[in-house]
Amino acid sequence: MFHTAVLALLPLMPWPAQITVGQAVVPITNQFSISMQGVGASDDRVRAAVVRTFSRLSRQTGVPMFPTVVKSGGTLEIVVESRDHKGPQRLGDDERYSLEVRDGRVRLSADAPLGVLRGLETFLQSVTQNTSGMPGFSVPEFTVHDGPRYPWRGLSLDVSRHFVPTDDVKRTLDGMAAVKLNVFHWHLSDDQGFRVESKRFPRLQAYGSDGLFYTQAEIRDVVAYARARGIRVVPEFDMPGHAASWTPGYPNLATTSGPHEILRGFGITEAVLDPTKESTYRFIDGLVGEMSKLFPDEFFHIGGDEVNPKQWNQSGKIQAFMRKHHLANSEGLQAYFNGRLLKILTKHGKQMEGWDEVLNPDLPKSVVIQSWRGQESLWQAAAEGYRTLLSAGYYLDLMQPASQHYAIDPLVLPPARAERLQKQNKPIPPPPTPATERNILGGEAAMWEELATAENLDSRLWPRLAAIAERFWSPQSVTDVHSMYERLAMTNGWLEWLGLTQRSNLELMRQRLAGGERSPALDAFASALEPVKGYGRHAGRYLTSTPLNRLVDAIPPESDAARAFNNDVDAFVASDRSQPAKLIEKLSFWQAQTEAVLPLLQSRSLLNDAAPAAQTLLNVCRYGQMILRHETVDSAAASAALTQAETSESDLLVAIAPGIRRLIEAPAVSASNRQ
Ligand code: TNX
Repeated sequence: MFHTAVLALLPLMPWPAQITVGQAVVPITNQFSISMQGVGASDDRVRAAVVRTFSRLSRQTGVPMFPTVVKSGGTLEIVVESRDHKGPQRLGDDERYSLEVRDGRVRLSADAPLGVLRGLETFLQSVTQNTSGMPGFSVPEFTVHDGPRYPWRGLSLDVSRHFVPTDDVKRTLDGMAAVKLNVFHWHLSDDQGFRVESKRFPRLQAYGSDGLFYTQAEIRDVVAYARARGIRVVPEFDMPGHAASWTPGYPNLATTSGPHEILRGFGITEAVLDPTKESTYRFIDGLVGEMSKLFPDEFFHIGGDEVNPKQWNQSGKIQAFMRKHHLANSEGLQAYFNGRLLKILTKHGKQMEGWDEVLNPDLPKSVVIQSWRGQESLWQAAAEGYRTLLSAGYYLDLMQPASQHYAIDPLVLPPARAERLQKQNKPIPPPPTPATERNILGGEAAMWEELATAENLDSRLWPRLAAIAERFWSPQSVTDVHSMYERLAMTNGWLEWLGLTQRSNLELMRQRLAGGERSPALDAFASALEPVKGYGRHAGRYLTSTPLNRLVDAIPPESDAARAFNNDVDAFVASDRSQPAKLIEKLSFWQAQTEAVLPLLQSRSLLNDAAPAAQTLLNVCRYGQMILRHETVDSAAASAALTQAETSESDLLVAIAPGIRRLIEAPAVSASNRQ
């Protein structure tokens, strides 16, 4: 489908549905102009996107440009056939576009305004510095016919556990638009904070947010900002669990008599709203009514996840209510609650969305199910006639590499999962039929913020989110991991030009750890590390007040340098092992830098806890070099060092350990080197 010569020219992400590439290029000069035609050209989003295109292009290329739009014959000629429907962007709005670069001109055509927005991003990605002869920038000749695989391509962002101020949200929206994501799922309330100003129920933010919430003006501003970039905003108010921030201000909503406090730690609380009181529904009706006006999207997320039934089970009053309403268990009670919510949402013109757990035999088919548990629940819901979204496998807070998320497909059961089912003698669920497949609307990456802050948020999102965006947009057949990483590296660069801070903020954080000056040795040491995977860090040590300012917070989830090293080891092991020099050089570099940073780790209190990982890394580097130099290695000791490196110390993993393990364990070396 794409060969490397094409990729060298076109670092597109997500990869388009159809593309053919020619030989020539169209240069970008100070004569660059844009013309617009078609009734859709007057769309405010299109106009604003065109203005942004000029400034982004001139920043990218250094070519001075006035944002002049001409009637016809621009270097970039935009034709947009139709105007959009009135009102907010809707699920399924047409995003298709064609981009043709030929005869000195770029022609972008779309049926509807959103297609122009998507096409402009592809255009900007395709502007690259000339490699041969000519100075300056150009667009290679190519033809793209593009459109999304799925109509719902989102990011769910938790702003409750740690608040994310408006500017940081906007920056995230810029990045989302750049990789053609179209839904910002705003997880606005949870046990640790209620983050929206309610005028009707002001004690929500007054008692439930520590003063960290969005004013209604800020919400409107963000919603408009998202709309201008072709992104829908779906708010989530998580109920009836994950709602401990509601009850300090409104204790009547609670199941118990209190005391009611917002949660200072993490995990699943016992606090749960009382679904048996009419006053609870009057309150929710008032809140949903108010919030429905603030969030114009047709969908409204009610959460519904991880309800701890303990308080319900212990309340005689609630048990009596359940008997009276023939509700067999807590799931039944939650289903009753959801039924009431659905009525309220419908009254306010909203479609309901909830996490997996809302699925219940009585749940009306109009509710959208967001699956965080996996393809099985996704497929089951789709087969039962619900529209569904996949989030399992796309959890960015798990600190997994981009390749792992990239491999997750809504239509494929992950091999490890299938294996486990087989072992347990459980049936492998059949993938959706073409008819039920249509119920799968797409997916959402999820970023839970227990252990992230606005400061390092970008590094937790990017660039991995771009790989997930490709999974949702591009054809299912686009799966080449090597190509993904190549394009991801370039995408990462230009996302930063767009203003994202995934690298720069971590550099500043490490500078702070080092005491003010940038420490190249600390950076080099850090480049061999990764944060512990999964929820290994969640084990009760953290409060919302714990500063997230340690080395583990200041390194990316995935180390490019370590991945490159591990890949080099693979190549070395797979070939005749004749050229160890490059690997030795890298290991001795890491060793020297880590030795150099040791005094800093010992003297700076914020870095003390990284010292054990440094010792482990040094051991790993030494063993690696000994093996590569054919020196005798005590394999038991080496293996112990590797096990240590793969086990988290201060939440840090030595990310080159897998490469060294392969050096030791791959047959040729072990035969000659083992004692
Ligand atoms: C589960 S996934 C949650 C979140 C947590 C996350 C990580 C889901 C719907 N709920 O509330 O943040 O685990 O701890």
